[in-house]
Amino acid sequence: MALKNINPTKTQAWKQLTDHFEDIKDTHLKEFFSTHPNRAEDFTLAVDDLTLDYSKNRINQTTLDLLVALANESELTDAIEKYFSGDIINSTEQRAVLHTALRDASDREIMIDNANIKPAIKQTLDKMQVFSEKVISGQWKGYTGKAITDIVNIGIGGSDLGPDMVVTALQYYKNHLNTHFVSNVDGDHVSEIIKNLNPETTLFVVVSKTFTTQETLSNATTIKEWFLNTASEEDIAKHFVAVSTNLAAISEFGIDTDNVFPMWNWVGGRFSLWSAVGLSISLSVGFQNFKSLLEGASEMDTHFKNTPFQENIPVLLALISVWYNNFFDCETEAILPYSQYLSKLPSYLQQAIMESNGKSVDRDGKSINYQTGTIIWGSTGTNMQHAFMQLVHQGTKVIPTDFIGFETSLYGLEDHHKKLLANYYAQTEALAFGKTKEEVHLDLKFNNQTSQINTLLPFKVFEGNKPSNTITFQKLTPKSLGKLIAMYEHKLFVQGIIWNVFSYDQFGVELGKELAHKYYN
Ligand code: G6Q
Repeated sequence: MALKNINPTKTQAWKQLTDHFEDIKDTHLKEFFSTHPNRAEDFTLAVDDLTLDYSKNRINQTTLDLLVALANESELTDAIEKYFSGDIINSTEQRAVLHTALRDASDREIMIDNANIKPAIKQTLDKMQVFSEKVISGQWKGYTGKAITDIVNIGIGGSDLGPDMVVTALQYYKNHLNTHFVSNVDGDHVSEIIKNLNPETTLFVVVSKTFTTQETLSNATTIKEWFLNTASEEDIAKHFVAVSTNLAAISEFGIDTDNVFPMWNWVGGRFSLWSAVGLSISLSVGFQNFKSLLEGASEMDTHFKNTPFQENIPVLLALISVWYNNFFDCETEAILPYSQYLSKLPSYLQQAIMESNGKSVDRDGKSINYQTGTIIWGSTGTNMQHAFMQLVHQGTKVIPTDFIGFETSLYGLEDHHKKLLANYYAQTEALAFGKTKEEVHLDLKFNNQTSQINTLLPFKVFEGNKPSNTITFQKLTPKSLGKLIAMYEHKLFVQGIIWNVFSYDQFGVELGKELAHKYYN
């Protein structure tokens, strides 16, 4: 069954939120805290190794109640049910959206076209395991009998960003294989990658759901030609594998059909890292770590499916984001991980969120007259504190932020980690509470700058009242990473439901492609 068509602005809750916004739009976070003594505790959720502190948001209990009412009027429960059970919720492409099935290790059957899809998922995972273990152990040999040393993932968009982000994030868990990613049709990208590679010891993973993508096919063809400078056609089977739904095109390209890992139409590209698209992850960190990644995501799925909205982490994050987007008119959100390992998370989430909810037509095909998808950007702390955070602290815009951190470091450099976390918490406090004129005055006086008080004071004041979520995991592991990614997948799902858009198509990327073909020919 398709998703319902409910205009959020016509709901009772939306009208109440509009009135409520007028009541609290100028309330400072300081006041929210002073009038609600247990606020930090009341507005913190802990689920296993994950804690979400959402107390530094410009909301009170009434806001939350009304936002939950909005979710109810948008029939979110019904939508979640349809999402997990394989209903055709990607209506414009007539597809189910079942990336959650890829990490569901239970015996629950999930039916597509009257067939249970779980056995095919299991079979593919088994194939990934066997293959990864052969390559990692050196049992899989290249055409001159040498073990593989380098993996090159050739793909773009959803067939690149997820694996690249995860391999970077899990670098600590990485084995001896060097992993590279080629995506851009810019020939300098592929040239830079191949210049240091040895064809005898390199394995190429061509990832393309459709196997028609210009960038991927161009890069794969260039690489194949480079490979054939030293090797012969029959050696391709030892060095090229593919992840795709398009068997015919793979054969035509010359890849052995035994070397094909299947994908399915019910997995969207930007949600596909859990499928065989994650093969480079499994090769880089081993299949057991890949499995832990899936387990983490599955735990988040269970939490999301079964938890009342008031205590449901992805639901709360989505609702708070709707509050800023549609009532405060905030246009952007910053993702700020305090872990260098997560340096690629902001660009990964840019695709997931902006490609999904950057829509201006509702589920009835009508133009929308309210704001939808948020603009996502960000970078890692503490680096960004020395860069763009000036604007977030003292600029004219309100930019909701997600701070993501880990209680423990991986290598155990205690002092570094203490400093990292000190900065992590300090930023959220500075954003929320700022620094008053009186405080600046005192500061300048203590620092013997009394003569400069009049000239410097206004520039040193921080108004505060800048919202943030603090999302803290115990440790960066494959499992916690899986949870984190799934948390954002569900957040964007909830937002799509509320905004009444179809989150799982991406027609907006087509026109540019068509015109590029015209220019190329
Ligand atoms: C993601 C998009 C898009 C897609 C790429 C690559 O949701 O659909 O980013 O992943 O265009 O497509 P192929 O995997 O088909 O090459």
